[in-house]
Parts: sequence; structure tokens; C-alpha cells
Amino acid sequence: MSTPPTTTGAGAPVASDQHAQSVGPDGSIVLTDHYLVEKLAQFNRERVPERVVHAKGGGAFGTFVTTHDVSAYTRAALFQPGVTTETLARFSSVAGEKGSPDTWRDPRGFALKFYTSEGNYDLVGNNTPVFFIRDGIKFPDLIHSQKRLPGSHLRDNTMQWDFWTLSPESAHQVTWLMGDRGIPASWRHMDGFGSHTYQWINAAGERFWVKYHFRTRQGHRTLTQEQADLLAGQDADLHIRDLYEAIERGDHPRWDLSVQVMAYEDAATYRFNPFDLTKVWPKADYPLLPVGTLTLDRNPDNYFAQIEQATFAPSNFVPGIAASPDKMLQARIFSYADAHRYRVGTNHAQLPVNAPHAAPVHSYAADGAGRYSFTDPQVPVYAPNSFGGPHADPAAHGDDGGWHNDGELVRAAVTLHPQDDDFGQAGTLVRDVMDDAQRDRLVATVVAHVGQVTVPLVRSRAVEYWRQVDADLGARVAAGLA
Ligand code: HDE
Repeated sequence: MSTPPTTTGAGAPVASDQHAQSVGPDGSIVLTDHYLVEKLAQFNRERVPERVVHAKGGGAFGTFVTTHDVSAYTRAALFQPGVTTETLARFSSVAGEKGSPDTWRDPRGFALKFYTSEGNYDLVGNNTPVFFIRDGIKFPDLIHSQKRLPGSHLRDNTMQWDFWTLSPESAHQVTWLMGDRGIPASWRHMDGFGSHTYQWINAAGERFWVKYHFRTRQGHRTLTQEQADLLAGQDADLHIRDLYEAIERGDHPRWDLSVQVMAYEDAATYRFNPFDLTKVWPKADYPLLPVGTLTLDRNPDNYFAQIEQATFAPSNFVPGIAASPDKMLQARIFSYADAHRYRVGTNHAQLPVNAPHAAPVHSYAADGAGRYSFTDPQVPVYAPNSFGGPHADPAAHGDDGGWHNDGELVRAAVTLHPQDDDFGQAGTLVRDVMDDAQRDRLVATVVAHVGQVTVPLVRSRAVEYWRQVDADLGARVAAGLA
């Protein structure tokens, strides 16, 4: 097969890839060698800023097939029986930088972009059903405490435990994190959760509260701290490699989506605040209803173009799906699109990986760096207009899924429900979900992690933190640290 000539970015053939043009073989190189200039300048600009969290990750394309009828709860086109939707998934760790090991103890991102017939729907979740905090104003502080000290640029367990023990709402997520699920053996062997409570709206305009559960068909597999530490040195890209090679050999990973559905009016009287992201809804209260199956069967052709530049946003809703009073979800609705405008550019949604694949864009957004697609010049660039430009359709979103809002503006944690506490569900996880071996490993992990805390006050608070999760667990941690 004849190889094509190397060209400049403008398509013109180049004289050499090996030798810069110079005055005589050992003379000065010349600026007229514009390909030399182009090559070096392009090289300096190959990186976009890494994600400030979830920097290390990998992903693949596939499909979501709705196999059950949940149309009683949502009108969203992708969740109608029998509908198949092209999907992109990106998995990631949270605190590590782009070059960090895949096997560090950390929650994992589980981000999905459904290219639906009504526009892209992004469900940007994690592999845990809960989170460390319940108010987005604390998110930068949480992440600062999980990353690096300002002076030494080193990660620091004292900082982590200082934040966690002063934010007791973190107990449920920290118990998850210090348990087996804190180090999945691969992205294929972990579940995914929407984590937040979302709102579904059916064709009749009736509203429901839902939580998403993606259960892996590959089974759960986790790594012990010892295995993870060894693998971090042997293969920092273990999870990227596992997913890519599985798809290459035709071993396509699958997850089954189910939802928990709460009647709209139940939220006010439920025993937990159903919008508190540090809480789960016990399945005994709200059983899982099957929806469909996600299959990943196509690797990216270009990692940078399709994964590094992929932009997922919780604000990408489609008709039939909307936000909820969850303060964390509401803060994320601002933050992600803002991050994308900064990190990838104001027209990030025009990149093929981020543009809708099954729905046209009729937007009045115009210009901006990197503008790639544009509307017909006959279409007005303003609204309202008299010349056939697009116009909003109130029926498209119904009443946009808003909910009942009253009361004065306050700054307070929501503690209106009988069991709105910080440690109850963490204790349930330890006592009722973990077995003896998992509890033993949890104790060992916590003792090793807190054992690196150098400030006595923080160490003693950490022991008290675990005592409040579970008295016996706290006693074992205290004994382990003595
Ligand atoms: Fe994120 N998060 N987050 N997060 N998050 C980002 O967006 C943010 C939270 C999650 O593969 C950022 O493009 C705020 C919860 C995933 O590209 C940023 C708050 C959950 C990914 C951001 C949260 C997540 C991100 C960083 C508190 C699980 C990677 C760069 C209100 C339900 C998506 C970026 C991908 C990425 C903000 C908390 C999951 C900074 C403000 C809770 C999976 O915008």
C-alpha cells in the first residue's frame, strides 16, 4: 500500500520530517522552514488542562437498550421499551492526577452520555451510591483535603482525616471507601450509580423521584490494599488496559440498569431526607425496577479526541428527566458546563464526541473560538423573529420538572426527617452488609490509613468517628492504633 506524503496542517506536502532547513549542513536553521515552526508550536499545545478531579480515566462506546416498560414513570424517549441508544461511558478515579495509578483507593467515576433522539442525556455518577458531603459549597474543600499539601505538594492522611472527621456527613462514603469497594479490580467489575435522586416525569406530567443503579454483569471483583500497592508499581494503567483489551477481544462488558422509584408526595414524610446525597434508599423501602442494559463494545479511535475531550454535564437533561432538591446536584448543574468551557473551550459541545448524534441542534448560540457548525444563513440569529427561526416549545419540557418551593432563603443543613443523621447508614453498611472478613479488612485499612495521621487531636477524632459508625468497629480501630 503506497504511503501518503507527509503534509502540513494545511495539507501541503512537506520536504522533510527529519531535517530542519539550514544555511549549509552546519549553519543556522531558517524561519522559512515553516513546517519546523508548525511542528514545534503544535507540540507545545497538545495538552488541554486535565480535569481538576477525575483526571485519570478511560472509556468506550456502546449501546443502551431499554428492555422493560417504565413509561408509567418517564416520557424520556431513551427509556421507552425497545429503544436502543448509542452511549459513551467514561470511568475514572477522583483525586489522582492524569498519571496516577488506576489502583489507588478512591471512588470511581461512572459517567454516561446517552446520544438520545431528544438530545444528549448525561448521567454523571460514581461507583458508590452516596458521596462525602451533602452541600456543594464544601466540594472544593473536600477535594483540596484529598489532594496535596500546598507546601510540600505531598498527599497527607492528616489532612484527609481532619476534613472527614470535621464533616461527619462523610461517614457513609468513607466507610464505602475504606471497605473492599474502595479498590475495584477493574471498571468492568464494579457497579455504577446516579447517586443523586433525580426526577422523572411521565407523558401525563406526573412526577416521580428516582435513583439509578447500574449493576455489573461481570460480578464484583476488588483488590486488597497489598495487591493494589503492588499493581500501582507494576501497571499504573491497569484499568485502562483491562477495558480496552476486553473490548478488543470481544468480551463486551454489560451493566443492567434498575431504578428505585418514590412517589412524588412520599418525599416530604420519608424517614430520611430523600435528597440527601449521603443516604441511600433501602431497597426494602423502594425495590429495584429493571429498565435495560448497557453494553460497551467499541473502543475509542483516538483517546485524546474522544475521551480526554469528552464533556459530561449533569445539566444535560432531556424531556422526562429533571433535577431534584438535592443541593449537590444543583451545584453540579452550574459547575460541569463551566469546567468544560474553561478546559475544552466554549464550543466544546460541537466536538463530534460531545455533539448530539441523534438530534438536530437549533440554537441561537453563535461564534466563539473553535466554532465548527453553524445554522443556515437564512435563519435569524435572534429571537423572537419573523423569519422562521427556532422558538422554544413549552410543551417540550412540560413544566420543566420544577418542584414545590416555598419558605425564606436560608443557609442550613436539612434535618427535617426523623432519621436525618450522619452515622446511621454507615453503621448499617458495616453491621448488615459486610461479612466478618470484609469487616476485618475494613479495620485493617482504617488502622493503616489513620496510623499515618501525625496530629494526636485528629487521630483521636478519627477513633471517635468510627465509634459513632459502630461501637465495636471503633473499639477495634482504637486497639489497632494503641
Ligand atoms: Fe464531579 N466534577 N463534582 N462529582 N464528577 C467533575 O467536571 C463537581 C460529584 C463526577 O468522566 C468536574 O469536567 C462539583 C458527585 C465524575 O469527564 C467538575 C461537585 C459525583 C466526573 C466537577 C461534584 C461526581 C466529575 C471536573 C459537588 C457523583 C468525571 C472536571 C457539588 C454523583 C466526568 C469536569 C468525566 C467531574 C464538579 C461532586 C462525579 C469540577 C462542584 C457527587 C464521574 O466540574
